[in-house]
Amino acid sequence: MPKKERIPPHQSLVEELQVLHWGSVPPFDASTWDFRVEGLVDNPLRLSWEEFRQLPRTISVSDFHCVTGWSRLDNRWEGVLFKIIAQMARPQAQARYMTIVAEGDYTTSMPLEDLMTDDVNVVLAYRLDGKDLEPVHGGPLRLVVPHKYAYKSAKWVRALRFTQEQELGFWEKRGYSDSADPWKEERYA
Ligand SMILES: Nc1nc2c(c(=O)[nH]1)N[C@H]1C(S)=C(S)[C@@H](COP(=O)(O)O)O[C@H]1N2
Ligand SMILES: [Mo]
Repeated sequence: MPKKERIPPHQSLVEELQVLHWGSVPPFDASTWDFRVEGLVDNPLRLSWEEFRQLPRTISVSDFHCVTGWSRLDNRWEGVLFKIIAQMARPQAQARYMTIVAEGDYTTSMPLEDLMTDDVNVVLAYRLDGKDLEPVHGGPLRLVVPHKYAYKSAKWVRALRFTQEQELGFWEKRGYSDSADPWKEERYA
């Protein structure tokens, strides 16, 4: 697809990801860091950094759209497909939403269909463009949800929680759209 057609309405192209987040960049210690999957799952998980790095990895190239108006195309994310984590954790029948819990009380949430869709790859990424993900961009681990405004792509992810009812996220509680579709320009609630 030509580049122009890949830019959602009222977005401008940037060459590099802009650094944007609430709060400060959290410290990372590989010996104490863990990744948890909890809530409505048959097999709750707790993985160390070393264990996480042994999961099957994928490279997924996708575009990234911030609600403040910038987009960066062709980000080469490397990490673990969300679907693999879901297969391991085995969500229960009543699980319908997922809350992503990041360092420093940042959360976001989505219906599971948005994360399991075959149209895009939702990835838990630890590398970008051939390099380890920089701490300012969410290193060691961030979520990437290419078909939503970037506040759904939480940086510094530590846990995923499967729920029956949706737990509204940090920006979604503060007036930003929960559906957050950049092609429909769903910026505000
Ligand atoms: N933990 C956390 N993740 C976050 C945010 C945040 O404030 N905290 N901001 C989001 C927003 S609004 C954007 S645009 C992207 C920015 O990612 P970048 O700094 O890697 O470009 O991170 C998203 N993920
Ligand atoms: Mo953003």
